[in-house]
Amino acid sequence: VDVCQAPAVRSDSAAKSKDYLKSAENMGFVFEKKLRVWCWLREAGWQLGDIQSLSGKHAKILLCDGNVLTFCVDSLLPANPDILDGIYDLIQLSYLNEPAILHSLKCRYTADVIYTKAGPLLIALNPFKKVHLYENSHVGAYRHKSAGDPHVYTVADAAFSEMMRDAKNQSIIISYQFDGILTYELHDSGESGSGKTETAKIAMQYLAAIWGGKEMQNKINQTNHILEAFGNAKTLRNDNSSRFGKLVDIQFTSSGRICGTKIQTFLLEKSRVVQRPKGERSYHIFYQLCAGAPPHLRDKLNLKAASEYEYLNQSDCLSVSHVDDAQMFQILMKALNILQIYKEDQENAFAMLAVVLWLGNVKFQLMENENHVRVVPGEGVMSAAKLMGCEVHELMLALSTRTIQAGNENTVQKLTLQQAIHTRDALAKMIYASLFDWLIEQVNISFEASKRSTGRCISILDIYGFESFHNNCLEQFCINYANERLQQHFIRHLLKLEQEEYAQDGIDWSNIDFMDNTECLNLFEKKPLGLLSLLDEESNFPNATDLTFANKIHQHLSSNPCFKGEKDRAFRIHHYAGEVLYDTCGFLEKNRDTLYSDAIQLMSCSCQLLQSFAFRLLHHYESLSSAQWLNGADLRKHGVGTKFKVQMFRLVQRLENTTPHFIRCIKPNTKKLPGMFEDDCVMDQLRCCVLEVLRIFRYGFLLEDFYMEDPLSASVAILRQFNILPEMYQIGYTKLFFHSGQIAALENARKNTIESIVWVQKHYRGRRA
Ligand code: AOV
Ligand code: MG
Repeated sequence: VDVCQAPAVRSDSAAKSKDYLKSAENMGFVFEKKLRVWCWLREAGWQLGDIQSLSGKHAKILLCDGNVLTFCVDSLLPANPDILDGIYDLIQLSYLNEPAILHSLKCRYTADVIYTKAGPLLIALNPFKKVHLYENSHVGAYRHKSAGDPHVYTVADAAFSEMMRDAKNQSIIISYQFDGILTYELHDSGESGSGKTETAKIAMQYLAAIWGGKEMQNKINQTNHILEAFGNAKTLRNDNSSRFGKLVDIQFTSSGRICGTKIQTFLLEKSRVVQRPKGERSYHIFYQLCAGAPPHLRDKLNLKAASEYEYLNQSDCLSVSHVDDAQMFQILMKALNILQIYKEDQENAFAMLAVVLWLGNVKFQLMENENHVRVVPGEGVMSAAKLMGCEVHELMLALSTRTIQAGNENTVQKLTLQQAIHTRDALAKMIYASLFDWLIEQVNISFEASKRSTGRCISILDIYGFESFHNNCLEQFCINYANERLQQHFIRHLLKLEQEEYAQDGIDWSNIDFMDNTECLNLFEKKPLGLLSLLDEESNFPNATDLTFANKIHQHLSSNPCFKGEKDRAFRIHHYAGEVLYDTCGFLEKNRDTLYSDAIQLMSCSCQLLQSFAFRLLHHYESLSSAQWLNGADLRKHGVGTKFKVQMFRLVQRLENTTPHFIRCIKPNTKKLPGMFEDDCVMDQLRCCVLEVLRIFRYGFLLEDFYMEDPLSASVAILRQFNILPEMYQIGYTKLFFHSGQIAALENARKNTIESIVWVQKHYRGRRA
């Protein structure tokens, strides 16, 4: 016989997960004639078929395409009854094997149904096209609970109801499972455009539409235009990639009306302002301003086309297909007006953007026979100084020299070309990052919660996803650390606590293993021998270099299983989603985030907005360091990494005080195309937790719809009626727990019953007529 082979193994973790699912699913399963099964064909992947005949270990299968092939029964997986095709909650599947899960999601996706539940989790597949799921009629239907299919709206609605019912804050945590780089082809991929930001917007829009009132709704919807203009950029993977994390609190009154919102942001990628990979853009706002500023503003800022600015033209990418930057600028202006940001403030903010752009055009010239530079007097430095409100020579000085304090003496050191470029770029980044923070503050002021606020809120978290590029720097290091932290929160709530609940309910339950990432978090957070502590320590050594840092971590951390030292400056971290190779090049400098005293001094003698930025920066630094300000370049002990860790701790602490609702965004293909569902791509994203969540939650079958005296006894009576054997379920103190396959049996019974009822009704009506 020509027996078809079992699936080819793609990699360790894929195989592990497959085996795990398979053995669990096939355990005790008896293949019989006529059964629907999944068979693996090398060229076509998993195919549905019916068993025609069985002989020993072999089965003849009639495939959907009419072919009949022979398979070894060990390579077959049971398929679910067709009534479960495209079921809205994956835990209702009788068989939770990979092809079954993919089949269900695919059935839905091809019908433009992008949301599916996986127990307590909402899975959102990116449609990469406009889907008609967000019309007013949908909002109304979900509000009145007449629409039953899973949706972001259901999650938002549940969050609202639980907030009101339990008087407890809620959170909607939107995350993305990185395409497991261990198991999937290594492409320069990562955060990727899985749909987190869109999903966050949809949740906000729903809450605003129902509990916001016209004006509030309008304001909330407009904030996204502002956040995206200043915080998003075109990357190779997403034309509208968020380069910051955000937590948006929607605040409510006691009667459940929205009375304010508050936005908190995390770690803006400011290096993008001065540098980025080819084919990517800086922040949208720069291109929007260049394309859309009205004539009087162009004159005032001496604005040129984007192609004239070094900071913009360096990456060979000035436009985004299907996006009209000039039009986006009009949309942004409208948003700023609706949020009542003063015209004067708006123009000052635009001036700061022009300062950044003109700084990029500042040129340096090496002095003859010296290795230091002077600033070339030209349009760049003149325009920047004018817009900053300082003297040209002051700016030239600040960019080409550095004041060093030794004892009571100040000495002036002239800068080398590299130092000068570095200083210029640092100033540009500092101005942009300050502008971003200032803007968020203005938005928050415009929303300040009214006195009627109860302090109750729904927080929506949209944070950058995992990143792994060819070259991974401190930015990826921090972003991936943030994802580890949030993954721990996810694991705790969906895997650890639930299993504890089973134990409490007296269920005889053998724990399902899941990938715990505590070890990886320790690698980052442990004191004094963790990555972040060691990074700070090394950043504070005057003679340390990226190489000495790499040596130090190799020396101290090699015993952690999640860490692997590599050649020279490199090291590898085994993240929950896969391995990432980091290059420590630039780690120390970026971590120090040096605040050059000359630049701060200059800002504090410039225009009002820059003065306020300087004040804020100093205030912030002083609170971190008791050192005198203007005392040399580096003022603090804690670097960017540690500050980010503190932010993450606070974030998780806040989330811990809320009831969480999780949404997992999934990219159905890596090509950003509509209608394309790539099995491997999706499966890789379902690994690491979604599968474990399914396995843990499918057992818990909550009978909360029974409002009667003794719902458990009543339910057990129903099960007896339908001949469900006692060994196929367990009775907990408060819930019934089913073995796999039983829910499908009940589902079938229900279908048959309903069909009989429909038949009887039809028949009866016909007779009456
Ligand atoms: P992300 O937030 O997860 O990426 P986005 O929310 O920016 O991903 O989504 C990327 C793109 O996918 C969007 O610009 C849309 O074109 C499309 N998209 C996503 N969700 C939907 C939807 N529900 N309906 C229609 N189109 C959608 V990053 O910020 O780069 O990780 O960190
Ligand atoms: Mg995003």
